[in-house]
Amino acid sequence: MPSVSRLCISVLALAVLVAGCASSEPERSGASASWTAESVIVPVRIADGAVTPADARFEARVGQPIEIVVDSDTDDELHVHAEPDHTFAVTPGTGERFRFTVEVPGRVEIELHHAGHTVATLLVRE
Ligand SMILES: [Cu+2]
Repeated sequence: MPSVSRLCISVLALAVLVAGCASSEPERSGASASWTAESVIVPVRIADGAVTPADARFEARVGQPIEIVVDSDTDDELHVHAEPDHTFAVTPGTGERFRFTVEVPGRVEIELHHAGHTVATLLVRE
């Protein structure tokens, strides 16, 4: 009698283990596919010496593409304070796109160095 009940418990434990593995795997891959597909868009406008936005907040995930889209009437330099950092040369024009990813979680400031202006801060999560 004791041997039968021990067998029951081990079969039950095995069933739970198998069920746990099967249910957790498709969930994990589905979640990662949904957020890596889309990029975070940061629109920036420089016109007549005025810059918008002013320190706007954006949320992103590590490895998620981030695109800065710039409309500008002047030259400037975008500086992304990530680790490693990124520098992009802004030239007059509309719809200039600068794409990058952030690999270290934390706060990442995006500055325009000539205007001396922080346009956005990215909150990057793991
Ligand atoms: Cu800077």
